[in-house]
Amino acid sequence: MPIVDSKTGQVRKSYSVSELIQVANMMRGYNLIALCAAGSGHSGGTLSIMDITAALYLQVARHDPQNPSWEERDRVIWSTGHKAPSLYLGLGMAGYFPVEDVVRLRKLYAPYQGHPHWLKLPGVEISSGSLGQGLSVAVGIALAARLDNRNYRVYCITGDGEHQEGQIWEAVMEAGAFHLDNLCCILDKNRLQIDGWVKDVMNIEPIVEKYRAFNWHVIEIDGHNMHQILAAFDKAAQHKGQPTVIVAHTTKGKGVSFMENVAGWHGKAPNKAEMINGLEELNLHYRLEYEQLLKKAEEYQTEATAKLMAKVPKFSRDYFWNQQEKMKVDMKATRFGFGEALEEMGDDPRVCCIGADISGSITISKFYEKHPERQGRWFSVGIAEQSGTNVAAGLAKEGKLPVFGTYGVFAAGRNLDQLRTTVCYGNFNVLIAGAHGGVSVGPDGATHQALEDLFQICGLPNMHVSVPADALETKRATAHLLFEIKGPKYIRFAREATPVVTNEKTPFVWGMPNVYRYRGERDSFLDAFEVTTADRYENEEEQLTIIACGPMVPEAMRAAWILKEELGVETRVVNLHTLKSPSSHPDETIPNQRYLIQAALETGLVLTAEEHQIGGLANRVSYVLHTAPELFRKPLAFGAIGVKDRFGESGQPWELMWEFEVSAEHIAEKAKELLALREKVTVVVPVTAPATRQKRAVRTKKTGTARKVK
Ligand SMILES: Cc1ncc(C[n+]2csc(CCOP(=O)(O)OP(=O)(O)O)c2C)c(N)n1
Repeated sequence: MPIVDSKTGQVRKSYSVSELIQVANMMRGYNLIALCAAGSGHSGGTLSIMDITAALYLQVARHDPQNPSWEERDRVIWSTGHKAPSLYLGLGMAGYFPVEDVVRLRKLYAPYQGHPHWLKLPGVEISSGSLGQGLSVAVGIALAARLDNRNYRVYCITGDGEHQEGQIWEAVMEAGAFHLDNLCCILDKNRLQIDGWVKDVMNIEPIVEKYRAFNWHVIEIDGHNMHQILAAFDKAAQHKGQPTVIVAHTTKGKGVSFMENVAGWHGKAPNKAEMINGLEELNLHYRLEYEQLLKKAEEYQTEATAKLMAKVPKFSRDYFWNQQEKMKVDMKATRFGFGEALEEMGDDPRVCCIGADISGSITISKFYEKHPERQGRWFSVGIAEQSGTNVAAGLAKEGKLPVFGTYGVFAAGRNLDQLRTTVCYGNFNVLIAGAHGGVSVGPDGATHQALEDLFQICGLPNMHVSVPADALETKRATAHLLFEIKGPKYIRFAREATPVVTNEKTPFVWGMPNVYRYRGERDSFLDAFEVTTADRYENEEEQLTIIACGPMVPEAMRAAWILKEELGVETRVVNLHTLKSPSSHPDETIPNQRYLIQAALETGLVLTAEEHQIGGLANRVSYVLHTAPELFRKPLAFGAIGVKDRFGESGQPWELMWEFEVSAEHIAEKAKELLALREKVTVVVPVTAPATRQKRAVRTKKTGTARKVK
């Protein structure tokens, strides 16, 4: 059944097989252009699923683009969220919006998020991006249809790598047990995932027999043959008593020869030359106005940038990284420090690394890449964060030094109960690497930006937590955690290149914060600061303290530079690279917290800066300061920079730093505000205050006046 008018039941448009083949080809072309305009995204999988997408949205599913929430519509669930561009193109071609709009893919404020968000775009049924979750939702929707006596069908698109997730098999079991014949799962079996061939990363075969064993009806097809695709959907709709899985044999990168069957094209976008090549191969270079479409994308970007920049605090100069003659800095992603440490230290036979299919991206692959002799200590578990966490626990129990790493959202959230019950309660010596922390992850969007991992992780007893400031500090922290800390440990690092603000001479003492002081502009940003460990720092009566962790340390330093140059304000910047170390002192929430209390006493104004929902750092610091007897009845102004209870979104990393108000400009602006407030605000000493305290006040409320807070 093709696209219908939900009011009349009439067919709006029906496509022949040859038309569908043509449209699918056109969608491949748009896909290349949108990915090229975005500069990032998933080429391989979007191309492998395109024929099925065209068939579903243009001919198979009953839906009405004029009425996206029509109750009788068939539901198409994209469990495999990274293939979002195919979904958007399916909707665009069906008429939900002009298909050309998809060139706004992954751009700031656009509804075409890196991974789909159903609250932003009509026609999208669920938000996805964390693999393995969609089929369970599809089971729920299919059950609801049965309860409500509705005839709609539920389609769910999954990947073969995705079938390594345990949750998929829970859903498969449920659908089979509930005999959900209104449910059809499509398995895009292109045989590749990120780290390579599915059979090598973690074999899922024999997939057909597995589904059959769970009481499913199985149809195998060539997923690029439109006749077979349509026939399979037809057969599935007629099959009663069992859910159907269509195992579609496909080619990753289908249609573009240099992308076909190449794992490297999984999460990569074509540049302009590659895009033109691809369009030529698809025979679309004369048919698709790619220059115009790219221009449309650029114009949109210009508008979005203008809207964003209007919100960014302004100063007399541009203090952004490397924008001035002086204050130059090297940029390197913190994640590289993690890989370098594993590469250097991996000879220790106790070290074992566990991969979850994003090994290159998070750099855990450095452990074995140049060291084939370490392959025996490299365990690829596939896309299986929960099991991978406990495999690490098992290795630790037997005396190994396991390292398990994936994106922070999956390394701290997906496996939270495994971390809690097995790793932390059992107090196992496991190092967890949470990559891609913060909004600076960029265009992948909310589902891939770890903004809650510190809440999740710091709340676990026994867990040690480090959030290093730059690539070198990440390397040192990784080495320290691996060999010196015994127990559960989490290291958080980021994807985007950020300033290198330490060198070999910079102290790194586990549990001891570093203090940075701006000393005036120099050729090198690093030389413009003096750094010492907090225990050796002597008060200089600065006007405020900024406490930061991770890549927010360089931002805090840049804010100190802005504050001094613009307002003559002196700032103490504290790098809290060790956020939690339960073994350091049982009464300390933050290791060596006395130096934070001291900074609060000496400066009277504390501002925390984190690239996380406000609280991962701020709540911890605030707790320390507000329970410190030394600070009782002492004036203290407190502020927090961080993400304000919002999910992230797609955009360029630095755009998001501004959009989410976590840049140095925002830190400086907030500091300015707090300094002004401190000047203005008066502390009223209560009339009932004991005599001793009344004496300390300059003038009491009784006399009608009050004193200013420092
Ligand atoms: C829970 C989770 N873990 C890891 C990832 C990162 N990731 C995105 S795509 C992908 C590989 C998916 O492989 P497959 O399902 O075969 O998709 P395809 O190769 O067809 O693109 C991974 C590991 C994720 N999005 N979600």
